[in-house]
Parts: sequence; structure tokens; C-alpha cells
Amino acid sequence: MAAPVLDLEAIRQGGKPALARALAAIETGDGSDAVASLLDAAVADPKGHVLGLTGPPGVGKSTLTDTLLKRWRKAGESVGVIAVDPSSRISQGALLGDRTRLKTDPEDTNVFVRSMAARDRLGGLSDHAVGAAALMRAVFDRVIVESVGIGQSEADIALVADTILLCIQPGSGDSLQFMKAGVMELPDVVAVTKADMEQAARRAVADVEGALTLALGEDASWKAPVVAVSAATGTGLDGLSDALDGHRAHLLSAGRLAARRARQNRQWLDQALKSRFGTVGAKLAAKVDLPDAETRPFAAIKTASDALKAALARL
Ligand SMILES: Nc1nc2c(ncn2[C@@H]2O[C@H](COP(=O)(O)OP(=O)(O)OP(=O)(O)O)[C@@H](O)[C@H]2O)c(=O)[nH]1
Ligand SMILES: [Mg+2]
Repeated sequence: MAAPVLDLEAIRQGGKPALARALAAIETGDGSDAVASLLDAAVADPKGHVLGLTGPPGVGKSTLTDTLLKRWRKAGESVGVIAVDPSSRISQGALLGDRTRLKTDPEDTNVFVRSMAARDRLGGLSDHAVGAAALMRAVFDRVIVESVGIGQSEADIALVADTILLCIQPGSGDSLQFMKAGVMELPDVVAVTKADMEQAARRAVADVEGALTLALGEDASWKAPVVAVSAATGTGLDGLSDALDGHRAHLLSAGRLAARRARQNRQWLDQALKSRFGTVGAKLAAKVDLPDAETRPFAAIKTASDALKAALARL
């Protein structure tokens, strides 16, 4: 039996303090069997839908997170937020609270916001953030992972998100940059933010639509909708909400969601091993007899890491 702090049902029943304790254990007790089995239990019993919200600095991600959070809470859904902070490695997390700019009602037990450090490379998701997303997905109806950056963070958000929402600011030329970086292949929905800047927003929507027709997403049966939104005036928020729900419905048909998550679980193993042991280590792990990475990714990561550490110790 797992210690109560690492028992999924106890976390579900225990409210925010229980979840906070479990997340702290994920961050500090990295690599323990108890953490791995908690996370695999969470993987086996997902409850919510994970929205990965990404885009360049200052584009309006947190404002949009706040808006979606309020909207979903009004509809009676519970919401967990993970804000991935690229600066916290330097600031030791001191700025985290300011950065998310989320003011949630402390009395509301159905909303939970957690800031987490990014890994070394700019904006990339840490293994902890991946574990936290898996756990929060088993606890809340909706999970939002907000991650800043251009390039790597967009690719990393695909590790955890069921739906990727890419935010682009009017007049920024971002869509051209994203095209070059291959990022336009990733989003399931694109939001052109700050649509109160009307003319520039219309032009940006056209630019993005053009860029998307040239990008080949991996799911040929889904065409990413582009929605102009203004958190300031409320314009386009219904359309954005419809687009997000539309993508969720799309995933829920034909087993796409389960297939996407199974693929992510395999990628977690690969990424976790690469970040700890490099590409050579990740290749060596193929020789180890591992738990099934699609259904028990965290046990697989733990077993492979232990085997590689033992092999290194023998050198
Ligand atoms: N005009 C206008 N300004 C907005 C809108 N949404 C956000 N902003 C402003 O844009 C700035 C950045 O917004 P944030 O939501 O903090 O952006 P972010 O992408 O989370 O920023 P980082 O986390 O620092 O990368 C703030 O000054 C917001 O007030 C909008 O719809 N219209
Ligand atoms: Mg932000």
C-alpha cells in the first residue's frame, strides 16, 4: 500500500492540501517506487482533458488561462493549472506567483494553480511537470498547462497536451517565425490574441491560416481552427471555447485520445532517459526488460533509470 500522501484516492478525496503534498513528493522524491506507482495509477485512470496553452512571451497566455478557468468553473468543472516558468531556475521560484498573474478564489476548492520550473533549455517541460500533469489529469475535469517560449516549449507541450492551443499576437510576425521552426505543425487550435487590435488581428488571422495550409499536422483528419480572441473585450471567447470542445470531441471519436496518450507515454520514457542519460542511454534502455511504457510509463522510466545507473556504477 502506498503511503497516504501518494495514494490516488486519498489525493482525490483530500482536496488541495493533499494534492500539494503529492506534488511536493513528485518534485523531491523523484525516482521512488511509490511516486512511480502513484503516477501510473493516475495514468490508468484519467479524468480530465489537458489543454496545453503555449506561445511567445507576453502574447496573453495567462490572461487567456484566467478567462478559460473562470468560464469552466462557472460551468461547474474543476480546473487545475500548471504554469511552467522558464525563469525560475535563476530566480529560485521567487517570481513564480507574480508570473502566473492568476488570482483565484482561495475558498474555491475546485481550482488549483501550481507553478513549476522549466528544465534547463528554454521553456522545456521538466520531468516533474510531466508527472504533475498526469496526476492533475486524474483529479480535475480540466487541466491547463501554460508554457512560454518559441520552439522547444511548443514541441514539449505536445508531450502532455490532449489539445494544443497556440497563441499568436497580431502584428508580431510570429507565424512566419513559427513556420520556420516547424511549430505550425503542432497546434490543434490557434488563437490570435488581443483581437481588440482589430486590423492587425484580421491580418494575423489571414497569415496564420496561410501558414497552417503549408504545415502538415500529424492528424490529417483535423484542420486547426484559427480564432481571434480578446480577453479584454470578450470577443471570440465563445468561438474559442467551441473550437476547443470541437477538438476534444474529435479526439474522443475513433479512439484518437487513447492513441495520443499512449504515444505520449512512450515519448515520456524516451525523453526522460535522454534528459538523464543522453541519446546513448536512451538507446541502451532498449536492451532492458521494461514495464509496458504505454500503460506504466513511470514504472518503465524508473526501471530503465535504475538499470542504467547500475550499469554506470559498474564502469
Ligand atoms: N489589448 C489587449 N491586451 C491584452 C489582452 N490579453 C492580454 N493583454 C495584455 O498583454 C500583456 C501580457 O499578458 P499575459 O497574459 O501576462 O501574457 P503571457 O503570454 O502570459 O506572458 P508571459 O507569461 O510573461 O509570457 C498584459 O499586459 C495583458 O494585460 C487582450 O485581449 N487585449
Ligand atoms: Mg504568463
